[in-house]
Amino acid sequence: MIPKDHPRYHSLVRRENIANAALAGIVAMEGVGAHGRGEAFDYLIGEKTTKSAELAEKTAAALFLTAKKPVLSVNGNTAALAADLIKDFQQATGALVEVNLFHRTEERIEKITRLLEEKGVLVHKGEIKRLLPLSHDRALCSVDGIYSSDVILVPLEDGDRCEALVSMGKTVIAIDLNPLSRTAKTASLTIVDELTRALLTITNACKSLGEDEINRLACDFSDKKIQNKDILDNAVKDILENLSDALDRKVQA
Ligand code: PTJ
Repeated sequence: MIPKDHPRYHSLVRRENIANAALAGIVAMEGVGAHGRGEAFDYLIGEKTTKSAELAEKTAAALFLTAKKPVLSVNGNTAALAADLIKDFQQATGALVEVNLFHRTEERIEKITRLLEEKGVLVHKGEIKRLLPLSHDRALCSVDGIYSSDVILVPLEDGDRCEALVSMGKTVIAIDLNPLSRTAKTASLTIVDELTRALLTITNACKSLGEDEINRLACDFSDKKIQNKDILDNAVKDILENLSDALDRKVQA
């Protein structure tokens, strides 16, 4: 039991959710390692939503609201950490939610689907075929879901599928705390923020942004006034600033 007054309460709860979901067969064992890497990058970024991440999140909201077929792709870690938030996200964006796994087994697909449905999420279950240009099982997706999406949100993604989706002409929005990852560099837009903070901010932006701002953000993205490279550069600058502040504090002590 994690005491509520523990200074690292939220981080410890997320870690406990991942551990429990791994034991329940929802999170892949590899997902436990991936979570640890995310925690380390969250420390470096300051465990907060930075200004450039917020801009990326608002842009993601605008792209989802102006998309023809927006899709959220859910893996084990995403379900374990954010099942509660996905229902609101789906309502605010109108996105289709499809389960797509790197370490794919039918048993995990069923468990993750059940967990999401228990939280009130409408899970898309179209006909599954090997449709993406990939040699692993992430190639499997539904014809009228991920395959026909125009805008797709891929939290905690592997670089290969991100690249494949971009090569198919889709706008691929990644959530990845590591601004140096292949996914972060390959995506059309990367949100360098912790998954639960990012989903909540996108959902809130969908509810609060006016039509003018939605159109402006979507235009700025298509006109390349908002660019993935700048967002990643800003995330690296934020990390460098945090490290430099930590050094200054040490020198003063
Ligand atoms: O459930 P499956 O079978 O689809 O497998 C999912 C994992 C996560 C195991 C798979 O996609 C994988 O191996 O991912 P990677 O290549 O380790 O990439 C995950 C990325 O997400 C890393 O760059 C982490 O830093 C980042 N990350 C981890 N936890 C979080 C995160 N980013 C945002 N929020 C987090 N909570």
